[in-house]
Amino acid sequence: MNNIVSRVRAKIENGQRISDDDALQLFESDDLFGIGQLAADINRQKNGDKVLFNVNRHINYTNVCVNQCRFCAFCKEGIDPEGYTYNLSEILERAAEATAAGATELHMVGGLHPELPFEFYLRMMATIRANNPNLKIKAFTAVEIDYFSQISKRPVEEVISELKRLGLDSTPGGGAEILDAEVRNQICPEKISGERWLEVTEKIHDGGLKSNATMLFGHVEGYADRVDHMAKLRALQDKTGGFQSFIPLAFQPDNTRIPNAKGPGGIDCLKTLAISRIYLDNFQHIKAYWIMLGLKIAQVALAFGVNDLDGTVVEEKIGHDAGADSPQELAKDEILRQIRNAGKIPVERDTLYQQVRVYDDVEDDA
Ligand code: V47
Repeated sequence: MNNIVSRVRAKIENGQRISDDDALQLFESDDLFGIGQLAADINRQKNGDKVLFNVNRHINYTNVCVNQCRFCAFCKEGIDPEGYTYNLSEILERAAEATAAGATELHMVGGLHPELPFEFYLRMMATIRANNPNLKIKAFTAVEIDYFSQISKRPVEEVISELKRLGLDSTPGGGAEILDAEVRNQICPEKISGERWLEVTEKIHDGGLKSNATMLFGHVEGYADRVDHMAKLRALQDKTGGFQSFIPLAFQPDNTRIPNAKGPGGIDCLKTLAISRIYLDNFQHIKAYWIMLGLKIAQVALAFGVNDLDGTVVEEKIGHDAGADSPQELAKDEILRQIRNAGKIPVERDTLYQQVRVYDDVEDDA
């Protein structure tokens, strides 16, 4: 049994966890279909034929950021004329639109603004919650939570409990990038370390909130860095069980400051999604974020171990400022069509992965 896919399959069928070296060999293998089939089999055992999505709206409340990560085309310095910050009524207007459109989730992240006080975010949370009691709020990456702790001079635990008390339901998985220090030094030297990202995320989980985990891939990192990244996430998940989904983010190179990086090709995207399904045995959900992957690869990913297509999104700036050629918004009907055409059953979920509605019948779409 020389083929790495057969060896990994045998391990998994024997109830063994695959090693970092196994994962590295999968990355180095050209057997895309073998890897994809194994990932699809594992996913079918875990999640059947159901593919999840949600009706959500992104709000990127500011692009002004004290960190100037080199992979990021969204961030602007305070003096830049392209810098913007939504005021509270602009944020509430978007939240009201989301509620009116039947969204169940707001996804809110932004830059680390040099002047906004922590109280701004507390007020934002409280007023969104008061005006949209049925909307779940997924907001603030571990990087932002750490920053709020710095600017408020309050411990991270207190920042989390205050935000939670006022309405925060979960946190998104951004800011993880690649956790390795050398890679971080090249792509985001000002950002908190990978260790700190893991530490803050552990506190988020300990504080009673679920989060996601992302991995930005296809820039300067090697396969070993991706495996190391996933190994750290798998270890933390063993400890806390607080991650809901893993989201590999395909790097978009336009307007960034990573010389010669072109972003991953379609094969690399599919392989990475599939290997994450195989390696991350303690993650229930692997998400194909169609904004970064493009809709066609995201749909094909449903045959490569993925069980979550993210949401309707509506307004997206981080990927599109960096050249993403996906649409900004997908109507719910279009998401249903994509999932059905992949031979799967669409299931609308909420932020906490509670089932909202199963679309197991075409007649049922009204
Ligand atoms: O942390 C920034 C990434 C992330 C680029 O948790 C880029 O449900 C590609 O985390 N090319 C923010 N990616 C987005 C994010 C996210 C998205 C969807 C769902 C969830 C979730 C989380 O976007 C950043 C960074 O890793 N990013 N610049 C770029 N040029």
